[in-house]
Amino acid sequence: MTETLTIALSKGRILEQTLPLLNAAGIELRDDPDRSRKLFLDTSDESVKIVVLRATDVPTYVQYGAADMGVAGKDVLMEHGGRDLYEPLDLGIARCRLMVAGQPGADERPGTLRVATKFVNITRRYYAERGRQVETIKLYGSMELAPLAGLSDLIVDLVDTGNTLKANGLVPLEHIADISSRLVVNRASMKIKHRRIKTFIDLLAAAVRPA
Ligand code: PRT
Ligand code: MG
Repeated sequence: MTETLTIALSKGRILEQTLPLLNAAGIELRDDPDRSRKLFLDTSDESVKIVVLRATDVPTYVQYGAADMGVAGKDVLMEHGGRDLYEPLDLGIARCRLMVAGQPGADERPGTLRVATKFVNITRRYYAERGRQVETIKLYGSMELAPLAGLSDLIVDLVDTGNTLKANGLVPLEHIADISSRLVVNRASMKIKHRRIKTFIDLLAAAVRPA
């Protein structure tokens, strides 16, 4: 009997960009994720199941072994903390940068800076390492609005083309990290299903475009 492998993906650009890599590794979706309301999707390989989650829930499912593997942005992994996760492969997809942004010069204001972000853990760590006093404000979306509305001096957000910042009169000020999506594997699964997972990682690695 073949062991089941469960792979956690998030809807949106990560799912879209992961599917061609899975195809190259011999796994095709049986259900259309855009049309199906199912969150547990069958694949061409009976022993491989896909679960579709909120991006921020992917590391949690893999950490607890509810999924053997997952694909998540490095931003989400850094924010989660990556406990109990192996991160064996950079898939090179959904690339962007994690940046501090604000109105020009906003990071040079004196006193305690207010920083709005959905990445509060990353933000606290970033400023703590620099010995800079900040107050973080947790938001769940539309970070670009915060400085305009006077909620914060700065934001920490993902930037790709920079168009969203520009459209809101903001500029990138500091580069925190280069982001791409990573394959993560549960530690126990890695031991128990080692050969199966190793073969899968090798197939995916061969499909990944060099940076
Ligand atoms: O809504 P939820 O928080 O669940 O996630 P989501 O729907 O935003 O997920 P999705 O499909 O957008 O994927 C999110 C993941 O994709 C992130 O965790 C990153 O790893 C990766 N990624 C890559 C990005 C971007 N590029 C990106 N540009 N995620 C978001 N953006 C957003 C950014 O937040 C900003 O609002 O795009 C805007 C900036 O784009 P530019 O081109 O205007 O700079
Ligand atoms: Mg989005």
